[in-house]
Amino acid sequence: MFIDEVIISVKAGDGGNGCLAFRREKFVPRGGPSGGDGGHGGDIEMVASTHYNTLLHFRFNPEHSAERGRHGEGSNRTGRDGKSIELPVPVGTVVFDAETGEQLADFTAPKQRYTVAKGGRGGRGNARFVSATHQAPTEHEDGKPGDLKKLRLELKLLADVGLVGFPNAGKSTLISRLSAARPKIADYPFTTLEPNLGVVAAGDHSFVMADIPGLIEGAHEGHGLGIQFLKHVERTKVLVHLVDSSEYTGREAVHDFDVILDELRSFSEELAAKPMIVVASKIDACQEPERILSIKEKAEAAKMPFFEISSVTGAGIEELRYALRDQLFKEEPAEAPSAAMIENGS
Ligand SMILES: Nc1nc2c(ncn2[C@@H]2O[C@H](COP(=O)(O)OP(=O)(O)OP(=O)(O)O)[C@@H](O)[C@H]2O)c(=O)[nH]1
Ligand SMILES: [Mg+2]
Repeated sequence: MFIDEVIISVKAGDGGNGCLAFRREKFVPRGGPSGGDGGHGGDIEMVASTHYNTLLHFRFNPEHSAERGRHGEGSNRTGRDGKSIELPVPVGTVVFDAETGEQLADFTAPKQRYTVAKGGRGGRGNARFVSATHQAPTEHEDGKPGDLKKLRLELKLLADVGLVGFPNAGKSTLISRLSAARPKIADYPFTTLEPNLGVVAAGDHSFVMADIPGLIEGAHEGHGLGIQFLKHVERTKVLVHLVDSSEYTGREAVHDFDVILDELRSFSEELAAKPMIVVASKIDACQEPERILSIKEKAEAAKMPFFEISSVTGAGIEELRYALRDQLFKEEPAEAPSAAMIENGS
């Protein structure tokens, strides 16, 4: 399990000061105290939202403060309260006080909310201190400071996108292009021995991608590293199938494509039924465009979206990033066809 973590600081609004004033008006001798109260400072609330699946938005923006309350004024005018602010967090976020380590909140369902920093109370104006024996009070209070806290947010990440393909297809290189993940990359098969997760930013959205060890023919019988790692992409929403388009594989690209689909089916029909995006990788190293075309035709026959990329030149990388975002965040998912819908060996 991979954990996304950020430290942020929050400062609720300070309360406004109470006012010291006396009513002074012609023909109204000793008009009495008239200092208004200060407004309350704004709170900072966190709200669980389904529009976010990572904490990336806090990485770019780790400090949040709410408005202070306005000071009270004469003529018994109360200061305006400061505006509260809401910080959206993904469902699954746990909030800790970063200094004490105390757990403050655990967001388990959408729309749950919790006030992480309370605004300061406004101070009372001198008009509030009047009593029968104390007609001209000069006491007035300052506003209380709003809470200032350092918070640690933790989110257990489940991958939204799973990368599958042959060893050496360029899976780890792709995740390193799309996210801050820096997995080991090398020009031999089975470089990746453990799944890697990366958080991918795409416009206002972000999602989690899982890079797993490569699959080979017979993986379901334990060949290579086997198919045990497929469990890490079992709960993803979409699979990205990387097919190496370079000549160096010494294999037919379309053969690779079929082998991987067979291995997915052997693992579970459910996994094979996931929407799949087909990606021809390493197009910079492909001398025969027919190879790319053959993968494209395969994808089109299966009615799966097709992209061609090079993680070296960057070609097609941004298109893929935004296609994944669109696939994950579109309102009504019109699902891409999946491996299960294709006849075996087609
Ligand atoms: N020319 C070229 N080489 C690439 C590209 N992407 C990856 N490579 C190279 O291909 C080799 C394998 O890349 P990896 O990202 O480690 O491949 P992988 O799919 O993660 O491999 P395993 O972890 O072994 O399954 C490395 O030498 C990369 O530098 C590309 O777009 N163009
Ligand atoms: Mg790898």
